[in-house]
Amino acid sequence: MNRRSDFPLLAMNPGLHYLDSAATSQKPRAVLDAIVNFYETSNANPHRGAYDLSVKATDAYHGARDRIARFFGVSDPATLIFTRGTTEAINLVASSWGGANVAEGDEIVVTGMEHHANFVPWQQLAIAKRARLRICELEPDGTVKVARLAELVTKRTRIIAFSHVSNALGTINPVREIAAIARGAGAISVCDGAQSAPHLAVDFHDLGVDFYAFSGHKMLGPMGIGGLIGRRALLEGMPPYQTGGDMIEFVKDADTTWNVLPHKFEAGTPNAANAVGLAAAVDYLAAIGMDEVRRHELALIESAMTRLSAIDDLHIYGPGPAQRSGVVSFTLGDVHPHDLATILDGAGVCIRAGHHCAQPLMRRLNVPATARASFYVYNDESDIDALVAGIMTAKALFGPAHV
Ligand code: C6P
Repeated sequence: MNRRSDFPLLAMNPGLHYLDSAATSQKPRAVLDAIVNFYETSNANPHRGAYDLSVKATDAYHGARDRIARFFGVSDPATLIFTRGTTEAINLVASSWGGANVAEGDEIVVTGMEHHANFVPWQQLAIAKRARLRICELEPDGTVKVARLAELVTKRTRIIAFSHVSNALGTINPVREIAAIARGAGAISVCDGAQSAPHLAVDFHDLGVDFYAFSGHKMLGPMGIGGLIGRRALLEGMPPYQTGGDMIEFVKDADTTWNVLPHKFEAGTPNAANAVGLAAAVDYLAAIGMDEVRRHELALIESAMTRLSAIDDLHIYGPGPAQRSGVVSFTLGDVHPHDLATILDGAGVCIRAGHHCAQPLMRRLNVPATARASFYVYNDESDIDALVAGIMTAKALFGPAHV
């Protein structure tokens, strides 16, 4: 089914082949309308006013939380904390839980495929606490072998942090098995869901992780809103991440007590309009059905991988389609991915080139950068046609010395 017409930017640019949804997705009309409608009908500062309009804004904000919680199978919406996105959600856990619970000599386990947002906060926590960061090396096909990860876990392990889906390889990780290893070791599991929330059916409780972080802008929602879902007992035991308005109970001259969840972790005026926009995005995805989203992307990824691997000197990184979400990372001979992306841009094809905020992974792949095409609900075979045609143009331009 062609959904392009639901997306104003794509509908207005018929020659545009947007293959960079892993960076940020396009937004359907329903999301844009929901944001405008909030500002036109309900705009006031939530939680602050006794007047009707503020109550309306408060209801819109919490109604959005309820809908997004339902999308992730979360039965207790107060355990979904709104953040600016995945980066802030992971920093919240590293700073709050990590600050209170990680001590000298403790260990934190991550994998070699992590985005900087799920690597640097743990690395810095380890440095600050004189703890040890242990990195699970990847298999040659860009997957995590659970047994190899388990070997890194000791009685000093406090945290296992890992992505559900790699942004640079597309690899889908065995979340439940990794969460079980963490549980068995008495460690917490932190799952970076930035690239799974948009593409796979996610049920927080079924995954079995302690924390799950996601970004709204990658799942058809607006920029600047995302969330952290956590287990209530853990969230209640954690100190606040930021302090200020709304997150307090009583402020005395000498000390302060904290508000209940989710407010304890939502200091300041909330991003209500974008929460409403994100709720419209999850409604849009739920109407398609996440199984259908996955089926659609799997068909595209199978086709893209078949067609790209038929091109001489083109090397694809990562596993086969069954273990991969809608991302294909590749290099073409010794053509720099930035040059390739520039040539593709000339043909209206948007891909990302670079280290994809995953420098530890690039070192492991032994490349400075890759080209990355990523797919979503509005893409179809014509986008792959344009990608392949653009790569053939680049091949002709750079000539046999390079490809
Ligand atoms: N990846 C990409 O092009 P924020 O910026 O907070 O919304 O998301 C950070 C983030 C965390 N984890 C993973 C796996 C991600 O893919 C991202 C964002 C984009 O791959 C921008 S670098």
